[in-house]
Amino acid sequence: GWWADDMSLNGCRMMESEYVRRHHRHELRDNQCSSTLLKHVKAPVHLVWSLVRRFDQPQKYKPFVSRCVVQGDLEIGSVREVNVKSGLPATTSTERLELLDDDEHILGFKIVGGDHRLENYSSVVTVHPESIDGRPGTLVIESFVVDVPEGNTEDETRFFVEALIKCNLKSLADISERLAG
Ligand code: A9S
Repeated sequence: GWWADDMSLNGCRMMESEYVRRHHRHELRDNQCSSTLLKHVKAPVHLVWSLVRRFDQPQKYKPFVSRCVVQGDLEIGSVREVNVKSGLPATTSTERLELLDDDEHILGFKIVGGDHRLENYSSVVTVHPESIDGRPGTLVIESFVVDVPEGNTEDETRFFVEALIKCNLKSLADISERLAG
């Protein structure tokens, strides 16, 4: 009934804010901007996590990535060289694995180089099991912090990065839901 749905809705909203409080708080310096995005995926959490956790193959779901090479394997501190598709204001990004927790389902990386304008970019993705229409689903939460470049406003910078992450999360959902059948 409505009261159960309402409770589950409020219940899941409380869980979302608990997850954000625990895993997605970032210390901001004065010239930085930050945001947190949520995505509900109609696929089980182990399937979504199997895509998110592949620091060595972001192209599994990130539509802008054309190629990725990692030195070493997936230990903390591994560095990947990401090449992105044409048409973007960049061609390469060098990124360092900061956090990979297969129990809590947390991935964190920092951008340490590249020919783009996102300085001191740091992001965390967490995935959480949930029930959508009574079926196994996944809540994906992605947050980032990044410097506001000279000549850009905080809003422009936040909008630019949010648009890219929304594309990544839409692609993650589409691929996961197709794999889930
Ligand atoms: O890859 C991510 O998870 C998130 C972002 C914001 C990546 C952005 C990007 O790879 C481009 C898509 C090339 C855009 C980088 C690092 C810089 C850009 O300008």
